[in-house]
Amino acid sequence: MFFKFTTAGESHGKALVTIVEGLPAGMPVDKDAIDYELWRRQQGYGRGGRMKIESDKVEFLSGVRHGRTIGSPITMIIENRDFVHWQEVMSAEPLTAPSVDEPVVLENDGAPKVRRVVTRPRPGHADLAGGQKFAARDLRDILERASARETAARVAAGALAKQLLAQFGVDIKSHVIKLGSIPETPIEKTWEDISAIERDSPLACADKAVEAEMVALVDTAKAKGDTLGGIFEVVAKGVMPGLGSHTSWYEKLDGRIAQAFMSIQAVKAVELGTAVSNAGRFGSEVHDEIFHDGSGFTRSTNRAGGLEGGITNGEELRVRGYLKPISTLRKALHSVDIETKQEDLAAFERSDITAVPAAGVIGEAMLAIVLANSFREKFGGDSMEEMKRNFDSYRTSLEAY
Ligand code: EPS
Repeated sequence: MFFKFTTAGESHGKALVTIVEGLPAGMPVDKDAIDYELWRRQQGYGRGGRMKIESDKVEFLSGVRHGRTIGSPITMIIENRDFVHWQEVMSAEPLTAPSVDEPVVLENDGAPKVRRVVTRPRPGHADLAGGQKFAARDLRDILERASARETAARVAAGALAKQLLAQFGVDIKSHVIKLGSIPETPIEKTWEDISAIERDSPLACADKAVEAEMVALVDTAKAKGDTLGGIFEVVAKGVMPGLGSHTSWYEKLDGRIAQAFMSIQAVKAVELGTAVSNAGRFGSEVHDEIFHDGSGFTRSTNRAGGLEGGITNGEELRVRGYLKPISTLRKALHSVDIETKQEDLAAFERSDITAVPAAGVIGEAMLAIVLANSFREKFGGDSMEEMKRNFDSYRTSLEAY
């Protein structure tokens, strides 16, 4: 990995932390633009009460000086404002009574308090499998880290990746193309249509009439105590041909993108271009024919989503993420208490009805991170100037091809 990042932090812990390595020195850093991406991730009709508590912003601890990168690891923290309500539950101090089924006395103030122990795993969440794997008798040990709260830290890393890509003319956007059953087939929109989505749009959908139906569906799900999934599409514009490689399985950019998208909480399938419908068509109806307009190669269609042989082909990169419905339901599903082994309903605290628009913002971040890594791999350079020289030289050779 050339552009590396790691995140740390629990959903109701003190803060989320992101460490980003591999950016060249001298890259301008726009903190407001990072905070804007974090704000975007918090939006969307159908988010739960937690988003009214949080107001995500980064604070730099290292790696940025006077508005520019200096080549060293960049540390960003995002405060969890909800932590004030969870200080005892999430305390790092040892407990005086470790039994999971008794109220416990916490060492810091000595007062008896009930630990918010979770013993009824939610179907679809990491609770049970994680509990078995890590021998956790309190499933909070699992759910705190499995929570999609972690994605705020990814979006911060992705915002830095976007700022690197912007230096090379690459822009990334997303939109919601299906929410639950609406519409029947995912909507297809141009870059211009997606760019025209207003920042306060309820569901980041480029079709207002469809979006109104989606909003009504969220209301129905909410009334029933249920949840919804859907499909988002991320589009990267301005990516030149030649990122990734056909030469080995681990070099293939489509494989790397799929892994990055599948790692987003609740994403269960990834599609490049219109791959799902392509699978049911003749080859003559699918492959994007090649033309030349005198100055360069062109295509009149982009069903491949901008990748052939695991290499970018100069068309827009189009990646879709399929989200399962959120697995915390107010109308709780059947489960079993891990202590008593008695049948019971799954735990419910507070959750979202749906988070598909937020997942689109996270998808943008993950695509930006994968592309930033490919840019660093291909163009190298310790400073921004050196990287740009290498990039310009490649552009020149492409023009001559
Ligand atoms: C989540 C449950 C909810 C969501 C959370 C993801 O949190 P809470 O239990 O605090 O209400 O709001 O998402 C975020 C906090 C976030 O920032 O996206 C879960 O169980 O995955």
